[in-house]
Amino acid sequence: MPGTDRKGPGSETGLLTETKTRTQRPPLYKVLLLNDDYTPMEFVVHVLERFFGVSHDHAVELMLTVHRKGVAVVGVFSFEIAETKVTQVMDYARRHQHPLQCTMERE
Ligand code: TYC
Repeated sequence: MPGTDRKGPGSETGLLTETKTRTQRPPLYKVLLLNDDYTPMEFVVHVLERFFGVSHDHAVELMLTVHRKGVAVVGVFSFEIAETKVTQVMDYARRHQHPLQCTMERE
């Protein structure tokens, strides 16, 4: 066919090879704490200090945000770490017979 072999991509002399570099970042997951009517406030504060390494004042602040708004992000982690936090919190709450719920979602 006339014209089909002219100036297509790569037809020039001295061909330039462009390598696209993409930095792969692992997906991050938000760990969410949910409010309920029964789990004592001090227990939630303790959970936040123990499993999320936050100061007492920050733990109180986070707990009150969950209490008032129903939910709050308490940390952002890789999938494996987020999953471990959720399991730790759920196991700990269950062992203490509190209905506290903790979940994760992709950021
Ligand atoms: N709403 C609870 C209460 O009044 C306290 C609470 C806060 C429970 C945060 C769960 O994730 C939670 N005792």
